[in-house]
Formats: sequence, C-alpha cells, structure tokens
Amino acid sequence: MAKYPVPGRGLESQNQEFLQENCDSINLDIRMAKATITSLYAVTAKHLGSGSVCPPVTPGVIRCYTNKYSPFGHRVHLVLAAKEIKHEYVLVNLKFKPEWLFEKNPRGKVPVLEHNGRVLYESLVICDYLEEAYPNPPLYPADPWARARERMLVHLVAKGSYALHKILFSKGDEKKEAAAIAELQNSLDVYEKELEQRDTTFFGGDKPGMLDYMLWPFAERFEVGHLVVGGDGLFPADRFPAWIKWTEAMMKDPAVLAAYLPIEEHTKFYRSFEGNRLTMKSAR
Ligand SMILES: N[C@@H](CCC(=O)N[C@@H](CS)C(=O)NCC(=O)O)C(=O)O
Repeated sequence: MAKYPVPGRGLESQNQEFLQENCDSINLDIRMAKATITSLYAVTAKHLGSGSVCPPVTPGVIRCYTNKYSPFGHRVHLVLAAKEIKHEYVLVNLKFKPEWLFEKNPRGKVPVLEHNGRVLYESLVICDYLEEAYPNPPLYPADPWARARERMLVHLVAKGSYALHKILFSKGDEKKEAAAIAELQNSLDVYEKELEQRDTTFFGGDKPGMLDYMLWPFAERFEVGHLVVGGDGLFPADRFPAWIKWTEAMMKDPAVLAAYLPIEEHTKFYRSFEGNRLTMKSAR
C-alpha cells in the first residue's frame, strides 16, 4: 500500500483517495463519505513521541490528541464527525510517549481533548462533553433512564475487546483461541438481544446514536478477528443476525466512513506486536 498520507499534499483529498483506493470492496458510498470527511491528520501527519514539542493550538479549534490505531480515540473521531465539529488532531506515539502528554493526562493515555485551553480525558467523558456542548444532532435518547442504560451498555464492550486480543495473540493454540472466541461471542450476546428487542437499524433508532459510535471502533477491529478465525466462526449468522445487519448498516454511515481505517491498517497494527503470528483463515 502506498505511504499515507504523503507529506505536503492536501490531507482531505488524500483521505478521499485513500478511502476510494482501499475501501471499494466493502460497498462504500464514497459520495456520502466525501460530504463529511474531516481531516484525519490536520496538525501532525506523524505520531509525535518523546522529545517532541507539542504543536501550538489553533485558537478556538477543538483539538484531539490521539493515535491512529486507538479505538478510544476513534470514538471521539466518530462523534466529532457525526456532529460535524471543526477540529484538528495531534497524533501521539504511545510507545515513546511525548513528555507533554502527561501534562494533559496524568495517565499518559489518549484520547485527550483540548478546548479553549482546557483538557479532558476518558473517551466517554469527552464524547458526553461534545454531546452537551454541541447538542445537534442529539446522540442520546431524551429519557434519563434510557441515557444511563446506553452508558451502561457502552462499558460492556470492554470484555469483547479483551477477547479479541486473546484471539489475535493465541499464536496457533487452538484451545486458547476457542476459549477466546466463546468469550467474545458471549460478550456480544447482550448487544444482539438489545438490537432484536429495539427492532431498529441502529441502537440509536434510524440513525446511529452514542452507543453505536462507542461500540463501533471495536466492531471495526472485530473484523480482523473474523478473518483470523475464518468462515463465519466468529459471527455465526444464526446467533448474530442483528449484529451482522447492524455492522452492515454502520458501514454506510458518513461518520463511520470519515473515521474508517481499512482492515489492512488494523492488521498491520496487530502484526506489529512482537511474537504475534497473525494468520488469516479467510481472505476478504
Ligand atoms: N478508558 C480510557 C482508555 C484509554 C486508553 O487505554 N487508551 C490507549 C490507546 S487505545 C492508550 O493511550 N494506551 C497507552 C498506555 O496505556 O500507555 C478511555 O476510554 O479513554
């Protein structure tokens, strides 16, 4: 795959080219994507690491410190895109972290949101702030109980995420892989049931809402697990019909397209871990 982005070239047009070149096999509506693409790498095209200087803030513009491969940063990207909020990114190297990251988040993690000289960390907290500061379109139901339930359901995805890593790092140990597959599937049962009961295209109704966007970064990455396991071994159609339909519908959402990272990129990231023998039983 060609290096992306190419320094010195317009980032927005590169994002569009990247989507066109890499995502046509998944039936994307590129025209929809073009309408809302926000610059993925508006400030730094490379991940800033130890010894770097934090780029000066653009006054009045929301800034998100993130990492290209961060699912939690991806959440923020989705909400910024869904609400069409003007923003910029600073990409952060998480292996050799810049010293200034700890001034913004004492835990040294991303995402961090900077707005008018103030900082917030924790993806759901950031996204809830964006929801309150930019209420349109609303991403939560109006009813307080229903809102709380959405947040409760957001937290359950962590189990699936751990299970995905176990699948990817089981290094050919079939017993370990089978246990991890069961773990991931069990963690998704709750969402399958929710979708079935709601009987709507998205958790948020006829449009994605906060729960949809908080889950999506993990769903996008589950696709790597799906290819590693092969066939429909990870998502059997008779057990996850609603989840499968949901992922297909999400892939047409403009915010999802704007923040989309092709599976090759996710795979490259997982393969970068030492000792990981990641082989795909299925091709795309
Ligand atoms: N609960 C946090 C999790 C953030 C998180 O774990 N971020 C990862 C990247 S996906 C990170 O910064 N890892 C670096 C580290 O743990 O040192 C959130 O929702 O924002």
